[in-house]
Amino acid sequence: MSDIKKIKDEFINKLKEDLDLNSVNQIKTDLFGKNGKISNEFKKLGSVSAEDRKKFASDLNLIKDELQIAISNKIKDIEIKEINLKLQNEKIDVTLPERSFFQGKIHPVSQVIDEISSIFSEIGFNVEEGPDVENEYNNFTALNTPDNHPARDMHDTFYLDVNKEYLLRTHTSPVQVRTMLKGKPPFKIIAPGRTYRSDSDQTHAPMFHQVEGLHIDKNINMGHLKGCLNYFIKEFFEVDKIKMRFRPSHFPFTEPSAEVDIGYKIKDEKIVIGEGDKWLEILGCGMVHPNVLRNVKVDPSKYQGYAFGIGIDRLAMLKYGINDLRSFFETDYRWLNHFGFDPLDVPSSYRGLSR
Ligand code: 2U9
Repeated sequence: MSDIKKIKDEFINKLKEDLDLNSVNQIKTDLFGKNGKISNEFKKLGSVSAEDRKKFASDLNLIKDELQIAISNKIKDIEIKEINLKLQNEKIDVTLPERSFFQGKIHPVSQVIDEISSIFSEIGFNVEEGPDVENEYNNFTALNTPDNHPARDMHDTFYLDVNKEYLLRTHTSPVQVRTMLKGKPPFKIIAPGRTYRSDSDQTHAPMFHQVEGLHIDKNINMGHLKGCLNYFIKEFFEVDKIKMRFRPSHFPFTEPSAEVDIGYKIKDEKIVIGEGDKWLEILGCGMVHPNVLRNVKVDPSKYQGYAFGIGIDRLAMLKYGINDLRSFFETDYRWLNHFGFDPLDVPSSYRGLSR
């Protein structure tokens, strides 16, 4: 048997053994590497006599091809074996019970902020946000609230420095001030968020939530304000009809100003909005004072509009039957589990597992 036939038989037999990828790669090097057995046979070609050279070269090429095919088949076999082994070991047992599943809840205040934002977005209001720490200009001066105004009193405002330059915003109005100072009319925005006043009893918390709205354009009047609030209240309480009345009031930043009451009655110990002869105050509003417009560089002879302010916490209490304001901020897990909202519409099989 010729040398090359011997080499072929030896390595074809080796490749029949149970090998891993490393051993096959070693065989590849032993045959076709720089000093590999087949490579060395090719080097001999020059010294073979002219009459034998053609046959030798043809035999050598055939053996080379045969060995290369055998090696690549072996590699494929090993890879398939590895995949099958993985599939066998990593089989998922679908009959196992699912892992316990804890789902958080959305706080009623966050839920109501989302509801309010989507109701106003539908009629073209943009949602704006601003910082909780404000300067006295944005919170008071720009809003036509002079230095000696009772709203600035130490008892109401949390000042952050002795010069009373910085404070925790007492309403979200500074968000509108910032928006108007950096933009150009028209403005149609709502500003929901946390607000702070030094006040604490059954119906007041030192931190509470407000949403304020502002619509400034040419020819905006109180009719637009009424229409907008009527639409909002109906959408929010999910009723077709409401009773609404405007009572004259006073705010430094609006003129004229009004407080808005809605009609309600109590039926089976529950509040029914839109019917009955009782009145519930739910918000304050008015036409933006010309001084405020001037302060934010808007010309009141060209532009005018309305603003309103709503206490979110009370709205959430009314809609979802929560009767103690303080419970909102006590971070009691059991309370949140009861009054909170599911973040996603998860399959009912998961619900029983939530905390
Ligand atoms: C700008 C101009 C005017 C916002 C307004 C009210 C009336 C109001 C209260 C409601 C319940 C606060 O949370 S509450 O106690 N707010 O009655 N707020 S008009 O007026 C603005 C706002 C921004 C530039």
